Amino acid sequence: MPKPVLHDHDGHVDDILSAVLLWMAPEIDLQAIGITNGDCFADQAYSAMVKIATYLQLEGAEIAVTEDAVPNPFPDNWRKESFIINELPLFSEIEMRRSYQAKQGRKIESVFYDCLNNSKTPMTLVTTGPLTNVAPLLRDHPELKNKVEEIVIMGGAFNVPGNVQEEGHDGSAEWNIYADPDAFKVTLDTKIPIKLIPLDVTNQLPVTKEFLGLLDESSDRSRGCKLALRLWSLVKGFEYYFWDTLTAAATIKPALYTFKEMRVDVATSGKSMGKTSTSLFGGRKIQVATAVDKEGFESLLLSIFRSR
Ligand code: AGV
Ligand code: CA
Repeated sequence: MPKPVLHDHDGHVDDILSAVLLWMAPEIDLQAIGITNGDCFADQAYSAMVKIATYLQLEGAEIAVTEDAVPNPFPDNWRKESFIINELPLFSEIEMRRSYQAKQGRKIESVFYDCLNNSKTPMTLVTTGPLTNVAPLLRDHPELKNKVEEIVIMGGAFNVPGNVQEEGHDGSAEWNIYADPDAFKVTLDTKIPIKLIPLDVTNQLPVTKEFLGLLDESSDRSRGCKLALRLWSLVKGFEYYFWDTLTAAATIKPALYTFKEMRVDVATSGKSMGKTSTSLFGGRKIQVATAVDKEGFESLLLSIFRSR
């Protein structure tokens, strides 16, 4: 039976492609997508997500959105990418007039609550942005604990530098955790099983020209490949990694990854705010990804994108 999943993302290129992968993968039953106001402008990413569902003729998942700000906002130039995605010429084709979801998006917290509460089997939560909307839901409804099988989170950095470059910060944190360190702390405190995909693993897999070439070869006969190529091409001018798509793939095919149990904690203030660390005795035991089968990962992505 396919794994029931809720995906909360924050609207950047790989967030959107992760939602598409989870939606298209036969191993997964994607029931809802939440769009958090992190690495995007949430209204733009929401509209783009609806257009993509229409374009790929995907069905069955409710798209939700919450436009509240995250505590430490992402750089504006990254967030503005969501305007460009929403205006891609790809979406001006004729059949786009009948929108996948015509109404305004409901709030993430309500949609996720309804899905979890009504589910007969525990669900997997996948987060590829800050935990701003997911953490309070879990904190305020402890009865949902038995409804969540596990949370798969893109975030953190252990034995590699972080990717936050903000004034007054020492650069040791990864953005999703830095954007809302308290929310990550609340999530650690829930005791729900957690799998973390940190920069230590994602740094091993940049999006390469060769990979884009493979998408290009299939894009005449596959809308999935065409969309993935267009989106990744928007960001190929700088270092872009398979951050969130690695997290989606860890949900679809966990056997591709090596996980180690570690005790993890997070700094919630000071110049290392958002820094994740491990310790022998403190922290909370979670599963941290340490390695991935690169070829297996890339061929998984290609086979899913090629399926539409
Ligand atoms: O820290 C990685 C997270 C992932 O969830 N995001 C991008 C992925 O969606 C933040 C981020 C780090 N570097 C970036 C980011 C960049 N150069 N452009 C946009 N976002
Ligand atoms: Ca993201």
